[in-house]
Amino acid sequence: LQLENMLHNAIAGEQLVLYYQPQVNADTGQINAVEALVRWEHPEYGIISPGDFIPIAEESGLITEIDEWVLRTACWQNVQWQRKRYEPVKVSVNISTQQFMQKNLPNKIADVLADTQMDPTLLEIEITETMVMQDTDLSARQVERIRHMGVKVAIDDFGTGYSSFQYLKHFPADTLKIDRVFVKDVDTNDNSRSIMKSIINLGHELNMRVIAEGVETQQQLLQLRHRSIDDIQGFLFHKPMPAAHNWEKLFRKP
Ligand code: G
Ligand code: G
Ligand code: MN
Ligand code: NA
Repeated sequence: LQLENMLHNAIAGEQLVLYYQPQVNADTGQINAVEALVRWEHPEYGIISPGDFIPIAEESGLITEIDEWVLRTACWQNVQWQRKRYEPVKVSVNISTQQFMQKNLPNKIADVLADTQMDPTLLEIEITETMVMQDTDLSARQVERIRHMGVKVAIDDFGTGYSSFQYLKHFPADTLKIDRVFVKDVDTNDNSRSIMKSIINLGHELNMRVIAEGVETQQQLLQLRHRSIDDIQGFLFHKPMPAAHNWEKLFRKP
């Protein structure tokens, strides 16, 4: 409960910040997108990771406020970057189960897009297959409504939930993000390599962009490239960085 109060103050007191981690083209290293990752900069305790406070926020219902703030801030930042005439990159935003299941989510997204004057095609919403499996019909309708606005949808942490290929039939998602458990030993484990190859092919057959998460070594990169991965997100290229970072050096000018 004390944490809950602290978190409430964090939202009100502007202690939440967004970091951005680039997703780069696996062949050229060029930035295609950034994933927005929230951090809590506590005045006494320092930086608190979302893994530690998102579960509390979900229990208390504060997650709705946080997710909305994240969405709005990420869109606002993207528009600022566009105004500096950087090469357009997508911004990818994580969404909690609670938020995803709310019927008015598409309306909320539409409001934020209108308020910030964000280009819908530069926004991507990340959902997990665990979320989808809770209610596949509602999920499919939500995804359809979100994509109808031009907003992209990514399936995050792919391969770690109770995966079912069944739902993919109804899910015209744009992006498949392969979880880092498969990336971790892709250079040393034959099974991981086979699974990786199958997931990449599956994504491509379903016309999705396929990203590997958590790429840390050159060997992993080579294996992924060899299997025609599209994009890479991981410490090998870039760590998550605050908006105050010198992005000008990273983004190309058209
Ligand atoms: O950045 P880090 O590895 O600490 O993130 C840990 C987890 O928190 C990840 O699973 C990530 O998806 C989640 N997360 C990060 N930012 C957000 C956010 O803005 N909203 C939600 N709902 N989850 C987030
Ligand atoms: O669950 P989700 O994919 O949203 O989580 C993204 C998290 O993964 C971020 O918090 C980010 O810090 C973390 N991450 C990104 N790249 C790497 C990496 O190369 N190695 C590890 N261990 N974690 C990473
Ligand atoms: Mn994510
Ligand atoms: Na993930």
